[in-house]
Amino acid sequence: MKQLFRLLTAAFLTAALNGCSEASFTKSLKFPEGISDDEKIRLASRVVPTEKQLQWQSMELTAFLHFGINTFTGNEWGNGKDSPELFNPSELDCRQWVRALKDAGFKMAILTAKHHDGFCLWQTETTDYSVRNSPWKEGKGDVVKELSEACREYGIEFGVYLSPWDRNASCYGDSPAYNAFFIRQLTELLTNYGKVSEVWFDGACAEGPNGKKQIYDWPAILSTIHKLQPDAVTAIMGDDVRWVGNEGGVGRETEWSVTALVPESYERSSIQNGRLRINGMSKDLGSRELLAKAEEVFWYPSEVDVSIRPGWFYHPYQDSQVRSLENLVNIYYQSVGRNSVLLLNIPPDTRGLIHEIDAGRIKDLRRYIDETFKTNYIRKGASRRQLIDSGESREFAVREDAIFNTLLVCEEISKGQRVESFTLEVLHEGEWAKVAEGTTIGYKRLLRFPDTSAEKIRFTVNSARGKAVISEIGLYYAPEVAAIRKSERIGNVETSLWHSAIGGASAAFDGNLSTEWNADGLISFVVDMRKEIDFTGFVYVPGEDEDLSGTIYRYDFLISSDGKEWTTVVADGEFSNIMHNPVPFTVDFKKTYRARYFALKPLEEISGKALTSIGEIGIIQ
Ligand code: FUL
Repeated sequence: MKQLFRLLTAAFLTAALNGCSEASFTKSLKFPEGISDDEKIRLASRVVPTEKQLQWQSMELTAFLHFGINTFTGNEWGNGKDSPELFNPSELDCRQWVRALKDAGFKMAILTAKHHDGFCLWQTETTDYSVRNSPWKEGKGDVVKELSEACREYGIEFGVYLSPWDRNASCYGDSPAYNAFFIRQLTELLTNYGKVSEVWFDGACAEGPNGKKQIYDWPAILSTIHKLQPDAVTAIMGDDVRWVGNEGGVGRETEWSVTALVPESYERSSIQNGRLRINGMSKDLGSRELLAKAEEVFWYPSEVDVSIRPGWFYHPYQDSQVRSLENLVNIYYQSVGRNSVLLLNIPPDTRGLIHEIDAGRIKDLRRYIDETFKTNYIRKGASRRQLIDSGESREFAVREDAIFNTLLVCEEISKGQRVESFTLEVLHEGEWAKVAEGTTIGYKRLLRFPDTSAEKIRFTVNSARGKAVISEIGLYYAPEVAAIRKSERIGNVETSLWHSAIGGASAAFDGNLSTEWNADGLISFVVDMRKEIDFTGFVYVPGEDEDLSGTIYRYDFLISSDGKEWTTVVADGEFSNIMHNPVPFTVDFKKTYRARYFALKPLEEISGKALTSIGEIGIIQ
């Protein structure tokens, strides 16, 4: 049987080498002995991702949630001795986490089910060091359960981080015992909580408490995942997703998904990677020179993990150090724009909520991305699949009067990754000028350059490993970051935690002017801001629709501390002339009020209809 398999593989490779077939090699390829460097490159250009790697790559934006005992001690790495009594979030709400992530366009949430301290966020049978012995929900709570359910409810993927290093488990360092313990933990996580789409194993580890070094049984660990969650990708110490090599949010300018790096979980990795003098942090993981020396290659794409704050866990003193929108935009270009998936950590706080500042910042990032990529200025053929040989160019007409400063280009990676270098030129008043150039493309490449206008552009593949398959090309205008931040913030109070029992109400405080809340009847719009604040006014923005039905003309504005007893702050107010000039109205109370709830109660619609509509509503402090 083995013999037959070898014969078939050899026949397949010969066909591929002769270039007479569309042969491809899923996930990995061992080079046949004695082939030339060029033949190696030709074969490497046909290494393709598995279906689950493809799906994973297309998510682009994924979120890390570092949450656990460290959230309550202020540590980044707990020593495994902190009392479980410390874990006590006051208002944990995983639905709030997922809403914030979903609104910002994140496609998956990965929770630190267990960090290096060993404290488990689920009802495990493997250790006492878990939520079961915490005061939270009298020991009956289960964060993994709540988060997996919230992800399902809102339609995003769910993933788990399970730290191989465990500073609490007494068996750590007694290799067979700890491997069995770890596999039991993994089995619980992958059996009891529905679909898991990514399993993340950190590379950080140290000696056991007894000085013994833990030798992990990676084959057994990975096969447990393949058996229980065959559609999950395995990351870092797994073999589907590669750590980019830093925690600063920076992908390589030249980022090959086809790489000579042997995943660390394979026994042969230290010998092979040592021979090639590479590790996960090396600058070059896929050049022609490196592949010439390699014996095998892998589809092992890069994931950029970085925290929105200086630490991975929430610390209140870092509230003022949340990454700026400018910084997050740069990270986006350096990760998603460099053939990687971004895994951005947004750590829940001691309340068990994503902090307002972080939630607001990721929402700003979403707005910025949406605004940038809303109009492709290429006139025709932007999504037409193009087969381009080295040295060949394609020209595209540009929409009249367009100004652009961003290039987007994608390879159809289900066919492999092939482009080694490319150039973008523009034709302006009869002259061609180069505006951008790059090396690898892969799933997606984004390049920024100064504001430019042109009649035509010319995209040239200078060098590729066989024919490049370009699936999309685009020219976009990335606005100044500051312009986006200001334009859509209504009021100056963060709205991400706001809640209203009225169906669809969040459309009126999602910071998106093009969504609105509409209702039949004159309906009071009641909002719970989730905490008492001092404020001095509010902003009402009518819907953007041409049809102004439902726009409020006369109103009362009420406030309350408990949602039961109400005080009228403005009685029979009027948005004067709103029927002719439907712009945002700011109402200044001329006095400070303190409340947790507010209600905008319509008294009369602009044309006397029984309808209510709110584009946005904001509060001013
Ligand atoms: C590192 C860990 O040591 C950090 O605490 C964090 O979990 C990060 C994602 O990986 O190696």
